[in-house]
Amino acid sequence: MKNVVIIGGDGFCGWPTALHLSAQGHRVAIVDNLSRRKIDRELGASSLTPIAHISERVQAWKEVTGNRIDFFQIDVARDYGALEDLLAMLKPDTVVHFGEQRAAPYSMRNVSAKRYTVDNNIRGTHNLMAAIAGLELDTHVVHLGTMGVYGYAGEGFTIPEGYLPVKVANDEGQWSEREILYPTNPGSVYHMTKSMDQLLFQFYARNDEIRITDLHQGIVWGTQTDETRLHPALINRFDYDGDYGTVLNRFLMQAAVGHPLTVHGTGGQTRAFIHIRDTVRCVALAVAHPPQKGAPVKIMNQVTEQHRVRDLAHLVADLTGAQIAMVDNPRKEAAENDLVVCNDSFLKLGLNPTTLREGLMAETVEIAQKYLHRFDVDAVPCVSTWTGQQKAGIVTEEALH
Ligand code: NAD
Ligand code: USQ
Repeated sequence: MKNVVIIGGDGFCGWPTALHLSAQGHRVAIVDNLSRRKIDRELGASSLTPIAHISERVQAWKEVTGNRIDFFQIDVARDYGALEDLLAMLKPDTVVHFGEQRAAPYSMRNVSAKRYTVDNNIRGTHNLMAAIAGLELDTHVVHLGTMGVYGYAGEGFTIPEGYLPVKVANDEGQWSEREILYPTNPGSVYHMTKSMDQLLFQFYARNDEIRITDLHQGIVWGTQTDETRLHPALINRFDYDGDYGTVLNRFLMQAAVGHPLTVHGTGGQTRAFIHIRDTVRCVALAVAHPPQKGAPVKIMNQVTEQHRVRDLAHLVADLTGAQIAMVDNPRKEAAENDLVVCNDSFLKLGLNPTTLREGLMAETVEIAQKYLHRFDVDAVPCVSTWTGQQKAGIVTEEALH
């Protein structure tokens, strides 16, 4: 049993992970500033599923399982003192760090959103590193990174797990081998912050011997896990709006309401995917297998399969009879790319991947249908663009605090 702090534990990935780790017998505390709920209000777009207040969520978990989850409302980017005090008090074995602004379109929305994303994500990660180092804690940090740090240039080879072996010649022409961080090629301000996080981790792992695992996760789909199903107040988020909705969940939602599936451009973008059930299992495996003290950052690719966007649209259309609409791509990204990703580390740790199955897609469509009355068609269009005229003044850092 470990003492685990989950930063961002009120979010889409963090909440089901908190429940899963608690169900496994770990002592879990959630730290969250509830900014994601505030962004919902700013955007006028909310989760399709009704999300209970965080105090109702933890109360329901106590009622159903008898397990206690503590909640601390702390902004890890802006309230360093509260973060440091909490870590000093709890001395956690593990901190799982989900607490960042995670939508690429939102991060490209306007200047204010770009600045907020960088300030929030980089400060938060660095505050966590500095606090653990300053308090001299032997805490293992498990961070949720992203496949997007590698970029999607379609190199035609398997993307390794974080590091690239290179040969370098010295001035005398003698060659030696070393491993470098895979050169990053982020496609949005959000993805750029994840690339910058990697350098913070590399430094603190070497300088302060902090044990760090960085999980380069693919696009998460689905909504429910074994634990979130146990009580209506435990239900997980389901984002379908143009900023926060991820592509497969958007397609499944669109199919449920009879909206055409919005394929960007040719739909030739190939991406890595993982079901939310496997997200929680992977994080549990990472928590159970910390790297040695003094070891380099352990980087694992948290993905189970790769798909091309238009193939996903056809799969969903075949399953549901939905129409497909090819729309102008609001993003600046390669129109077509190939992607093959190594995920050996999790397979070796015993992950049995949940792959895209009709049953699981149908389950997500069913949930979408159940909450149809909460659907807002105005939330569907992707209005955040990578270049050109940007959405004015919706988001300000001040508005979020
Ligand atoms: P989310 O927005 O639903 O959850 C993030 C949570 O962190 C929210 O509850 C938010 O309130 C909190 N938070 C943000 N900034 C904070 C701060 N400064 N202090 C305290 N709490 C803060 O996002 P998610 O989908 O659960 O993603 C979690 C993590 O996983 C992110 O770091 C994201 O980059 C990564 N990830 C997500 C996906 C995906 O498809 N959802 C894929 C790959 C990686
Ligand atoms: N897309 C469509 N139609 C849509 C929405 C998206 O064709 O209606 C396309 C996008 O143009 C893009 C692809 O689908 O090519 C994926 O978009 P997405 O919104 O599902 O995923 P992305 O923006 O990359 O971000 C999500 C999460 C982010 C995480 C990332 C993992 O929001 O937190 O880091 O997935 S990864 O993509 O592997 O980097």
